[in-house]
Amino acid sequence: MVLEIYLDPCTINSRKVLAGLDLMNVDYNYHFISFFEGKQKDPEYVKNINPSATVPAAKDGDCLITESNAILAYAADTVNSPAYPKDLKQRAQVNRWLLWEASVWFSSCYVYLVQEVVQPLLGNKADQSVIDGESERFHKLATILDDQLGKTKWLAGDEVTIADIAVMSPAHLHKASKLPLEKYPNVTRWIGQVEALPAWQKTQGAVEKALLPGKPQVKATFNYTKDVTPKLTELYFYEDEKANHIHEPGDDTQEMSVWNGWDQADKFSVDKQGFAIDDFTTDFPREKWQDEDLVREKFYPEIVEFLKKTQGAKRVLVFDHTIRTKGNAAKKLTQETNTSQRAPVSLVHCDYTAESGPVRVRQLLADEAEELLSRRVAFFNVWKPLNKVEENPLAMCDITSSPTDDFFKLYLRYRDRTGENYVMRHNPNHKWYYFPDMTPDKVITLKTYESDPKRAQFVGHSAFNDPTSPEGVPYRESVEIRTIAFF
Ligand SMILES: N[C@@H](CCC(=O)N[C@@H](CS)C(=O)NCC(=O)O)C(=O)O
Repeated sequence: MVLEIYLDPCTINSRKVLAGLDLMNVDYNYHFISFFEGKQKDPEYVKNINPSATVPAAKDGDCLITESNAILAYAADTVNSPAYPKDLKQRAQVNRWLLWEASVWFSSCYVYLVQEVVQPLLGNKADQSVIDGESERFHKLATILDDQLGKTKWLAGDEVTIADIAVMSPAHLHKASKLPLEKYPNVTRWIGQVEALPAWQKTQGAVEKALLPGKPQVKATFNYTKDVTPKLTELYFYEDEKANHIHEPGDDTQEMSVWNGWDQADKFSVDKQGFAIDDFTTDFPREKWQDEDLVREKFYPEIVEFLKKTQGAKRVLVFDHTIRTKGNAAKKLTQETNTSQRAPVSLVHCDYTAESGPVRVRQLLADEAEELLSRRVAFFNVWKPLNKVEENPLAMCDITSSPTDDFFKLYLRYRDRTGENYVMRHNPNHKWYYFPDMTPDKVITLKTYESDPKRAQFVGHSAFNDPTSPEGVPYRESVEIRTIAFF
């Protein structure tokens, strides 16, 4: 009979089972139970496989086994593996470590994994007080482990056993989890031994893929702005003598890493990172984007519906759109006329400020404005490629890496009024994302103003020159729709 196993290879206890079965050459049939999708909670799974609603679980005929260490012990006996010795005293040593792992070691290591790996993955910061609270217990346990490994090569003697696999598993991302193991030379040596086992190495990839954010895709230059307070930062959109003495934005060019967002595409949210990427298909004809009236008549309502659905907005007002195409490439940022046709903006900015958001609501909806502003209001830009984006993509600065302090005002001087944007001062902690080769069937939603300070409020963004873009690829063409959502 072949063992049926039910697990997700990225979880500690699942990985333990996979590595252990491989170490012992045990055959199995693998059933993927997606941990991040919560499939371990499916009523069928809970009823028929694991009443604890956890992974892993195993089945051999009518024999159901939960608990990762029990699965390893059972599997070992089915093949008489030396990794679970028959000698009673040796076996007692293995059992001792299996139980130690499940009762205390797992939960201690888990605190570090959650804080240092899982929280950042969710866009949160590690809570140092939680880590500090665990530190004393962790060091007590690491000392016990280190003492043992000072006496024996492997945990239960001279040979590797399932105890080594079990105890190593909670520490499997020890570097990323920042487990404080520097003071434990025997543990460090033993970790190296386990990590050299082919059975261990084969099971590492799935864990890293799911839990460690990818490496940055490219390094590229971004135009930040120097804060020269008390002098203002300004841009003039008309000829004026005053424009000769201003501080213009974009004078601080910095090389930044940009991460490929596709790996985590479904984890981004406008309320956390300040942007999200979604599927979006439209029947709007490709050749009609220059027809502004048609865009307003036919395409705006699609955006209204999309934002009502994705953001739960009660009402959405689309107030303008901008087409960025090859024909507009030569146009200056400060061109006074024709606001719907422009070139991509290579300045790190956010379209609204804490003040200019409400001002815009009052300009557009005079009579209703006060009533609408008494509830939640958010501005969203919906950015849609018109062709595959092979050059000059849009990058977003994850709001969890850009405190509000990093933004300051850029005054936009028009003949009849002054507008406000935010520009950003450089901060090496900024985390930039983009979606290489994005196609027209997707849109990025950017949060450019939010009245609720508990949610992400202003997302810095910029077009950038991707140094990995092949020569001669088509010029990027895109449309962005600017909207206000009322809740
Ligand atoms: N003691 C159990 C623990 C199993 C367990 O807690 N598994 C985690 C993944 S490592 C799980 O499935 N948690 C379910 C959940 O968080 O919903 C074992 O060793 O198998």
